Amino acid sequence: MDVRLYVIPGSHPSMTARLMLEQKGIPYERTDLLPLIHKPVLKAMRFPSNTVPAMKIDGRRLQGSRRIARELDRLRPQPPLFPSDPGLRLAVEEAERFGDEDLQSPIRRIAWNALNRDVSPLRSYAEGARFRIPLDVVLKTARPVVAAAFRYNRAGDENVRHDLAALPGMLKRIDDWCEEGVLNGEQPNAADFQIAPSLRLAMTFDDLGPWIAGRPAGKLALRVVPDFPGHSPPVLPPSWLEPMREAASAPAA
Ligand SMILES: N[C@@H](CCC(=O)N[C@@H](CS)C(=O)NCC(=O)O)C(=O)O
Repeated sequence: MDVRLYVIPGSHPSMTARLMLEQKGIPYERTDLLPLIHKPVLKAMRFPSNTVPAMKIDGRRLQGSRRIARELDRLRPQPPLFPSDPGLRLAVEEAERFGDEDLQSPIRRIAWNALNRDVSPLRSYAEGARFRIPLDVVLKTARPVVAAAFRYNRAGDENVRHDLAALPGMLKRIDDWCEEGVLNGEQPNAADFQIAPSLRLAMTFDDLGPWIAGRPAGKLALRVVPDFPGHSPPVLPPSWLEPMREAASAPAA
């Protein structure tokens, strides 16, 4: 099997695809793309959309972390990414959908909002990446690239405050899935690989890390993604984190 994976370093769904390939033991080549420059590159390679992860498998093009999960299971059934029990499979698919459709974008917006306030942590997110252009040159153009990513991801303050208000509920949902055995079971499944990288990216931000570490969601993240590049010191207005504080001090239901 000839597999090449196109990623943006620090991209959480890109990490999902990397981890699933590793879990399957499928050897692959990786191409690291820069945000913004990824668009013409993917287009030139005739990928139908702009997003990473993007994968070429024996010349076929595939995008979308959930589609990639299913294709990997089809090509290499062991170890499976989905449970064989139909009821549990439905629950895992729902958690995976939530990770892709509900969790991924808020975490992406929070990350770009924070980096737009302070671009200096960007170098840490490129740790281990291999670009065609020297990293120092890349980082010199970081400011306008981050500003553009901030805009096209709609990472403005209003959206991000809304995302932060929704985060405690999402973390509770993930904790519950961990306790029910839908997530963080003996062998990681497609939902674990979908959700854990989003949590792990969030945990690179000191504004968010303390609210996630130590709870079931945080334990899942650290187990499934022991290494995730990047570290950002606190940068968000402290009042924006009030929903996290409130949720932490509320008595358990
Ligand atoms: N939800 C999809 C899309 C992933 C996605 O939006 N990836 C971001 C990087 S984290 C991206 O490619 N952004 C660039 C763009 O939208 O042009 C998936 O899981 O594959």
